[in-house]
Amino acid sequence: MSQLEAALAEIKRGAEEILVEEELVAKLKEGRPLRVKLGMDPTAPDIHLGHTVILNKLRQFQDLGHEVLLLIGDFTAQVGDPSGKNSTRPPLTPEQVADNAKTYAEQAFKVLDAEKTRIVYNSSWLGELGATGMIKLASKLTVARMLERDDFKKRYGSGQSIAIHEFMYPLLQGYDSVALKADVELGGTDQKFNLLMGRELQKDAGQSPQVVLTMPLLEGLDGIKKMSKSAGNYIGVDEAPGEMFGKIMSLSDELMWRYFELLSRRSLGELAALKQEVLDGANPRDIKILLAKEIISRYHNEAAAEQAHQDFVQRFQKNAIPDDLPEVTLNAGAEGIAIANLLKEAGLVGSTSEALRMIKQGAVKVDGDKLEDGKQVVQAGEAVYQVGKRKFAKVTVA
Ligand code: TYR
Repeated sequence: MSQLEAALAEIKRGAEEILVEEELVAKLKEGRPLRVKLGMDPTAPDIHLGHTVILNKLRQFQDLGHEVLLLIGDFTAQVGDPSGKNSTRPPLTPEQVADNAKTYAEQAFKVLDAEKTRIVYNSSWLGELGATGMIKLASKLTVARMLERDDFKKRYGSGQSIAIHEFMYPLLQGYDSVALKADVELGGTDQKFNLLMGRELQKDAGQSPQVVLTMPLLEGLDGIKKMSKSAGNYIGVDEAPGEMFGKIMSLSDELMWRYFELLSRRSLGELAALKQEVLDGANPRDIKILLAKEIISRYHNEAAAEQAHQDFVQRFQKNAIPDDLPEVTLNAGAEGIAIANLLKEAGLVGSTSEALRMIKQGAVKVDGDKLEDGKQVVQAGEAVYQVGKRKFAKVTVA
């Protein structure tokens, strides 16, 4: 593979769409650092791993030697991006925007190389446009074209209001690309219209149009819904190491590869080698540990990642149930069976009084949970009972 092919493969990794790929290839062939833009409106300061997918892509460009422009949309945040929304967004105050912008930049630098990142604020040129500039900008697009956009079309069709300033948003974002002479702009799939606007306005300004690269929205821990705070299936970048470790270990094997693709800094070659290890019989759990440690090292540090791993192993071993545990079936009838008798008949204790003593000491677990009630009567069903550290039995009450 040539260097260019390798770079292109890394850029395409996990991407949803590249418009237009031939133009990207042509730009890469020029051999100069490309100006790669990513804009973020500092609306909500709490970032989860889903948000970092795109920062990761930006980091790849950085590692390939390109120039990264991280745009903080302090002007656009006061307009409010209508993308994917079915109602007008409440505008933020300048104070909220400033606070959020600070948090954003801090969190972004956990992924980006701060030395090689240029942070720009779009208020510095959009604030200068003035009424004349705004009106000139507004003349660049027709209402019909604007209404072709999915979210606007839906709102207009269903009689929901659209305020005129919402039409300005895509134009402002597009103008940012003109101001920055962007070669490439990244965005989530919901940003496509805004990103294409940049191409139009750049052409109009006599610039070569930017290449648009969209990234998918990351699935949450359940593997079904998109990661979001409201769906409760997210990993926040500020979460404690132990929490992160546990959540990553809970991913399905399939989802683990997806996370590797979109979140890991391991190269495509390294990922292929890991996949091969699993095909050759390695336990996917051990590969998941690598992912968990990489992510925790990034958002905390290596020592914290190591500690989270140790804690996890310890907890796991403590609660581990042996594979070869004895199975016992007890006939209890309609009234069920008292827990002390159950433990005795299953051979876990010598007598019912020993059973009650052990329960009192907190040494009895049912399916991993400590048993509190010595008077409990167990009805038909199946559970794993544990007395002390080493005595286990799977008991079926019939
Ligand atoms: N519209 C983008 C978002 O909501 C943020 C953005 C703002 C992107 C200005 C680019 C830009 O020039 O995520």
